[in-house]
Amino acid sequence: MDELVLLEYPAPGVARLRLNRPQALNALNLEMRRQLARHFHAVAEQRDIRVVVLCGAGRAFAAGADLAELADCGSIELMQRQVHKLWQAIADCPQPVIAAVTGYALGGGCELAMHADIIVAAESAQFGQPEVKVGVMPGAGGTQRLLRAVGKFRALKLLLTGERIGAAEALAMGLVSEVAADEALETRALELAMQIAALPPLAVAQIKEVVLAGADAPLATALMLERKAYQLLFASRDQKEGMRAFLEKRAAVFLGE
Ligand code: CO8
Repeated sequence: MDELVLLEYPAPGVARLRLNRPQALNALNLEMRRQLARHFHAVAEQRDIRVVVLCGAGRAFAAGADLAELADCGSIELMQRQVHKLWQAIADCPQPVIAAVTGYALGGGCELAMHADIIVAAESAQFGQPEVKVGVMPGAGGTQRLLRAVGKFRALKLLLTGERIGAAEALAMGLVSEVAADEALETRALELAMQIAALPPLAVAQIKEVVLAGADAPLATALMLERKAYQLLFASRDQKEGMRAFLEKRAAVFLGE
């Protein structure tokens, strides 16, 4: 079977998952999503992996769901595929996920990028939710994650027109974290990954979990989640090491314990 998702280890503590169907602009077919989910499940179990970078190959991050596979699909078949479980594997990844987006991130491709925690876009990247143009709507979180990222009026403009936007506009509206020159994209994403991979992983994981869970909870509940996680981290060796190293004016050595 073709490897539609390649697993690479570009630096200590960093796993890179590369969508590998460039001839179809990395259109996400079912097998590709199964492979993605398998990789994310595996990575979640690996304590030595601290950060995941998700990137494309060729001239796209991903141009959406595979339309050839969907064109004749019926509702019941779609329901029985339970594809949401495959996406959930990505959403549940405890380690930070950095999407490095080059070229097209459209439809399911944009939704995939929005599963990440940080999005670095190449100057040439283009984002959009063009599902409406083919008679459907986003089905992998596009209506909800986009709304939460950029607000109602910008989300609905993108969703209702299906129009594409460039990296600068995506940055201005808060859909991406930063923009890098095309040729520097992967290096920059890796730099960020290495920076985070060197930090205490328990603190990193708690920050991710609390931000994501808290974003959809009432403020008082979210603040309580934050307080509990903050207090919990004082049980870690890395907290003792981090604070002592600061006071002793030396570099901390974090063990993830
Ligand atoms: N599905 C299948 N094949 C695709 C897709 C796609 N989404 N996008 C591109 N391809 C294929 C083309 O068919 C073509 O194949 P071939 O060479 O065999 O003809 C090859 O990739 C190159 O594409 P183009 O020749 O079209 O390249 P262009 O540079 O002319 O155009 C575009 C690039 C603008 C990206 C154009 O390909 C395009 O508009 N693609 C479709 C974009 C789209 O509508 N995406 C949304 C799909 S719907 C969706 O994502 C629903 C999500 C719901 C849940 C999520 C599930 C994953």
